[in-house]
Amino acid sequence: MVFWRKKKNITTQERDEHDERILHRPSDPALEPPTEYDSTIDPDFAQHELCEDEAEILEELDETPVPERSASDAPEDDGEDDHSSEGGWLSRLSAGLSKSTHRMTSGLADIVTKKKLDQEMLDQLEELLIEADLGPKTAARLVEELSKGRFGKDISDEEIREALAQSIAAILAPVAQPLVTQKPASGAGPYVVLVCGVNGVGKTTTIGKLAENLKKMQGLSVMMAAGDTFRAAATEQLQIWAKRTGAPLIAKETGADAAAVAYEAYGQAKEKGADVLLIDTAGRLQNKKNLMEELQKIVRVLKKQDEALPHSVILVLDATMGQNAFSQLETFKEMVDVTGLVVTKLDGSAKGGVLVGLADRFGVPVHAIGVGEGVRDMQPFSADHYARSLLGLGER
Ligand SMILES: Nc1nc2c(ncn2[C@@H]2O[C@H](COP(=O)(O)OP(=O)(O)O)[C@@H](O)[C@H]2O)c(=O)[nH]1
Ligand SMILES: [Mg+2]
Repeated sequence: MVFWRKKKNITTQERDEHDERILHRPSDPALEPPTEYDSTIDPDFAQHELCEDEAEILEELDETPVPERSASDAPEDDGEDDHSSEGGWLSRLSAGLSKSTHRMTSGLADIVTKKKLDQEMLDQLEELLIEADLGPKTAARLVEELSKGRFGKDISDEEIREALAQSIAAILAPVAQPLVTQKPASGAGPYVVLVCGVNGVGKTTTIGKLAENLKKMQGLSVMMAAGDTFRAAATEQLQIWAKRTGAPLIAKETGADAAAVAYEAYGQAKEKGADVLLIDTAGRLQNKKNLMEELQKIVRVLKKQDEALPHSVILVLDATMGQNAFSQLETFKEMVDVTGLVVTKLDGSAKGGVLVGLADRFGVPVHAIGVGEGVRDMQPFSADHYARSLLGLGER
């Protein structure tokens, strides 16, 4: 087994390079030259005390307001990627997790070739759990729990799966917390959710799915803010989701100040009495510093209107990234106060175990999981269902 030791005396340059690796995936195309977009904060803005008056904030943002785009401007939705009507809730979870489940159950079947639970079997089991992306600490903990009272005794593949599912469900239970968008007192403005994460993890898609869920399932009125002003395509993509879900979108031109978009969107959502405002953000800026400044500026400008804003900061993590999700959570926690996670792409991934490791190590609430690209391919995160699906077990 390999143990990773944290390197001491790491230089600033090494640290920056490490951060860049986390934030920019190798598959990302090279960054477009930042010709029209300067995301660095105006030094005057950063140093000054924020002013009291709302009009002054707008002035400081130095933005020329442009007309909001509405959902009706969005291009036609071909609905190509909507698998939402296929199967029920649980079968979609099991189908989504099938790659992870297969990895786990076939690995287990190979290990449990004899009857007795001995040290060799425990070691192999620990390795299997590490390979399934649960992380070394969590793997060791699960194996230790399994061996308790069972070591040296006869055990079957089925019993191991049941025991592991139970231990895993116990790790997941405290973090399985749905997003509760409690609208503040009447007239106080919408519940604000800031959605952040690395480029391509599924932020925009998650906003679309969340809007659908909040509107259709909970009957709430939802508005969206196109805070990823880095690329024109980002706003266009959100427009498609706005049209699909019927949630009005507040957007500005490419290169606009994301904090100004958030500010204006909040004002409009408040004026229109919306229940929830979902704010999209850019995941790829020139470097970590720019990304941090942009996110922090959005938060600062929102707080200026109400100290409680944003009510939720959701970090979207892509399950296919495996262990890199751990580093992304650590990095984003340094930038903003992450209040919850949505883990996406569990359908395309054999790395469903990463959620168990994340829960065990960070204890950050997991609001929902993404199991496809369709509007209804997001599910509340249920500890027991997830644990049992992962181990290929049916409902109890
Ligand atoms: N298979 C699958 N694909 C997803 C899921 N969530 C998002 N995607 C896809 O991942 C890609 C990037 O998503 P996007 O929302 O644009 O990511 P963003 O850059 O973080 O906003 C798109 O092609 C999405 O359709 C999911 O849960 N499962
Ligand atoms: Mg996006």
